[in-house]
Amino acid sequence: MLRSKRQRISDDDPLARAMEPPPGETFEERQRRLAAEQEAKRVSDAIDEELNRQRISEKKGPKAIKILLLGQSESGKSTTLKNFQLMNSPKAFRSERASWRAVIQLNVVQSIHAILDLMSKAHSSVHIASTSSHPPPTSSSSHSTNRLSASHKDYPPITTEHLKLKMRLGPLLQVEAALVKKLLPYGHVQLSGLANPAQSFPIQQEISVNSSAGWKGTFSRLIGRDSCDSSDLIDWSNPDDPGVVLNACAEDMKRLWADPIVKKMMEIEKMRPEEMAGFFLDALDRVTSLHYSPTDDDILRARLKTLGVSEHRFSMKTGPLGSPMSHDWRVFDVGGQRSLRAAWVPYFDDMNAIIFLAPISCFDQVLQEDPTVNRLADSFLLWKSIVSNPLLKKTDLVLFLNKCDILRAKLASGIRLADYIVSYGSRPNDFESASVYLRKKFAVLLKDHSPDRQLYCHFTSVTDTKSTTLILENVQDLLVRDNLKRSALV
Ligand SMILES: Nc1nc2c(ncn2[C@@H]2O[C@H](COP(=O)(O)OP(=O)(O)OP(=O)(O)O)[C@@H](O)[C@H]2O)c(=O)[nH]1
Ligand SMILES: [Mg+2]
Repeated sequence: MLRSKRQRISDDDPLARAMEPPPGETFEERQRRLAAEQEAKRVSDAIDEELNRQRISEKKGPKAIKILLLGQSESGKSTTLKNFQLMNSPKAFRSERASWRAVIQLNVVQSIHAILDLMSKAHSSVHIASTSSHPPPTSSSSHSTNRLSASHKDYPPITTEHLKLKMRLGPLLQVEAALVKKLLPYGHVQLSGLANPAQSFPIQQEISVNSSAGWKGTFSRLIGRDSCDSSDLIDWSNPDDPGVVLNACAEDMKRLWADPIVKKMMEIEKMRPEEMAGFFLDALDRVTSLHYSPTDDDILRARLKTLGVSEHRFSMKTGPLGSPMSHDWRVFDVGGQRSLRAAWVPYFDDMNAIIFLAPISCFDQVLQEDPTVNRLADSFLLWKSIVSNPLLKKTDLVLFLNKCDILRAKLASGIRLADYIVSYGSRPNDFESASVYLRKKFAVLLKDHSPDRQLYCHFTSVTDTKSTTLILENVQDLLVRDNLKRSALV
């Protein structure tokens, strides 16, 4: 009787039904399920404990100084957050090396994947051109759609050597698939990609993270350990470690990257992997070595798209003028893709400052999510909407004109700013003139839409930790002073 009643409850109750063990579960499956449930509970308890600790410390101390990082996707928000982490909690930052190693491996494989896609496309277009009078298809991989591309494409023919190279690099695509597949079950990552009917490889996918803590735990599981305290924890002897395949394919990857025909194809496609997010092909010897452990610089260059909001908390003991006060800081990082921007608004009314990142090197690129929109134009519009937002009237705005290193290299390579921004006219095509001109454009928008505000602006390359540390210290000083002024203590 009791049994049948319980049975009925479980039949009626969708929650109870969902919690029931799968029918026909074997002993080993049960053991695995119970272990997974135990691990999930351990993580959940640890999160509750941390939240409690934070709640208590919030009640005790003065109000934290809050900074929100804003800007379009790939503008450098998460990289700026990494700089904050490196400055203020270097131990914790370095403890995540093992997790970043996996991301960097994925970045390497995806750069190679993009080049192989291009090779396939060139091969099929030459093939189609030789068998038909129709023009070759013009679709392109996710790496090349974010560039304004050439209308006429006359690819050099690839040889059987290229096809063999492509075949030998096949295992890398399995490594990519394995990394992606292992990430998915934990629900902290999403994939995005553009379908490309012309390519014979799987669709290029970009990994995104939902929360900073979650994915790092995921990667620690990936490397086969329960915790990921440092690169010492990497199981170097694991034959399934992706590093083994990367190491075995290293020479072929270098051959592909140095190949003159491949270089020509990339030139035609205006594909410049060295300016792309997560570029490590110039460091293949190092990153594919069997005992590779990422440096701080590597971690700053690693690319992982942000989906949700992640928060970094830290305390700083000294304020300006040697003030003995201790301040709690919170830095919020958000996803910059267009579809994710609505999630920024709930954070607007409670921030001391916004660091707005505008990557000024991207004047010749279009948005990945909307190839009809120029990236620089998007940054201008976004800046305009931020400076004129009434919710942000009292928020300090700090503008980082970012990716200056790439802008410098791009202009030096002969790409002309005036070809994309007509109003630039006949001014010299050098970094000094271009950066001052672009700064003025952002300043005018601020003056027109928020005339009472002062412009705090820095030219940055946030992958350079040394210069970024100085700039962030400057920003922190500014905000502490401002905070003290507002509390009428100065
Ligand atoms: N060379 C160079 N690369 C940069 C610079 N700033 C960021 N990057 C790289 O650009 C890529 C994108 O940077 P992220 O910090 O992930 O961009 P994001 O703004 O967080 O992007 P979303 O998470 O998509 O909103 C990363 O691979 C960074 O290493 C820079 O100043 N110079
Ligand atoms: Mg990000």
